[in-house]
Amino acid sequence: MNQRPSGTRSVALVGSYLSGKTTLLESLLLATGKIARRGAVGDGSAVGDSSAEARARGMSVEVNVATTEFMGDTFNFVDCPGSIEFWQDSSDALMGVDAAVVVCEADPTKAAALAPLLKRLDELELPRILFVNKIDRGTGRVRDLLPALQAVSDKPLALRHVPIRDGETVTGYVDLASERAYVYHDGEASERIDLPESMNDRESEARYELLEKLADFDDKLMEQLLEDVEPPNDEVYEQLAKDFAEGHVVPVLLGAAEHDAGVRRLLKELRHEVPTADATRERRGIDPDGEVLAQVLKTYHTTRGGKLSVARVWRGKLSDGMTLNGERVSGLFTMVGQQTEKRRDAGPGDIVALGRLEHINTGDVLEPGKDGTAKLPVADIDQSFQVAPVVDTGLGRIRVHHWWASFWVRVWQTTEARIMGA
Ligand SMILES: Nc1nc2c(ncn2[C@@H]2O[C@H](COP(=O)(O)OP(=O)(O)OP(=O)(O)O)[C@@H](O)[C@H]2O)c(=O)[nH]1
Ligand SMILES: [Mg+2]
Repeated sequence: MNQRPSGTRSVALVGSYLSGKTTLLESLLLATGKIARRGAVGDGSAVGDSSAEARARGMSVEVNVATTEFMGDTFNFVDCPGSIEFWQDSSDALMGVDAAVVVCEADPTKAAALAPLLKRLDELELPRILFVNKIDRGTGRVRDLLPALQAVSDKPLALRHVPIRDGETVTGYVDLASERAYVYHDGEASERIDLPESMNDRESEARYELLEKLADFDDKLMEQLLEDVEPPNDEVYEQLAKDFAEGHVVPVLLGAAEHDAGVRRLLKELRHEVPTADATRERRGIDPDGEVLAQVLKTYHTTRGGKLSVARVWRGKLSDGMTLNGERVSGLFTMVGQQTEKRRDAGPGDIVALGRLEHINTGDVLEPGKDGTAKLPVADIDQSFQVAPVVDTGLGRIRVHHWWASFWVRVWQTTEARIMGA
């Protein structure tokens, strides 16, 4: 059996507006012991939405990074805002992660809105998991959601869980790889139960569909299916991990971030399946040998700490006090939302904040003895999504943002009103 990937991994939380990404981050930090109590997005006490502007607007307004540990591995979670105005911020940050969790709701009518995001993940060749959140609401059926999501995903979706319902309430799930059933417990780990008899048919049907998807990428599994041989569970796990890491399939998991339901399962999945920092570096075509190399994913201007450049280290050891692109790093930090924890150095795969690099911008590649003009061999930000020059229409001054030519947002300069169209 292949060894599971290990070491520091970075995962973006992306998805539609208000689908629950920041709530999921909070739950991930609670489950990994980084925070002792859960904050709420509603009152601005969540790690991801603690800036004054996010509190005032009741939504995420920029990317936030939080680093935590889970079973010996470090995870950098990058919570991206869902609202279209902040797409550029999210798109910049996606350059520095190893995988993405796409958070959505069990509402087929909202699936189409994910199309541009999935396209961007394809461009960056980022493996992704779909996390169907708010399953506690019981509205919308996963069975109806999947075709709607598949219609906007070029990659096949592989349903990993089926919900267990009591009337309209989802009380737990069956994991189709292990064929184990679990019941959710609010704020705690799910408890394993016997597979309910009423679920037998649904489980067999959904498991077969999952195996069929995986068999498209594995001849041995295909033979087993054709000969009606039940593949051993560890082979199914191994194939799932391989297909995810290579970007062949998109696993679909269920949960309710607000109730910590399905969150530990998601963490385990990430620990076992997110490719290593070395694998991402190779995919980006970056030479593993050479001096330290980092890339700025996000820039903050803080009132207390001054300018902070959040960077992904691609190779080498980055230390506090080092000179990069002709500027001295004054302070090196791990981030937990707006909180910073001082550290001495950082290595490949780490996402850290660098203090007072006054002339460095988001996207810049950092190297010792360089002037900042180096470029990484990575996909460019889609140039069709940009802020166009301000246009005076005679009725007022407008800025036009294009979004893959299918959506636009106009921001009226005088009133800051926003209009969106397709
Ligand atoms: N019922 C239910 N509500 C949830 C769940 N997760 C999040 N919510 C609610 O959904 C709303 C949006 O949650 P956020 O975490 O701010 O969503 P978001 O995706 O970060 O939003 P943006 O970053 O602004 O796009 C809040 O009112 C949450 O309380 C869940 O599992 N169940
Ligand atoms: Mg958010």
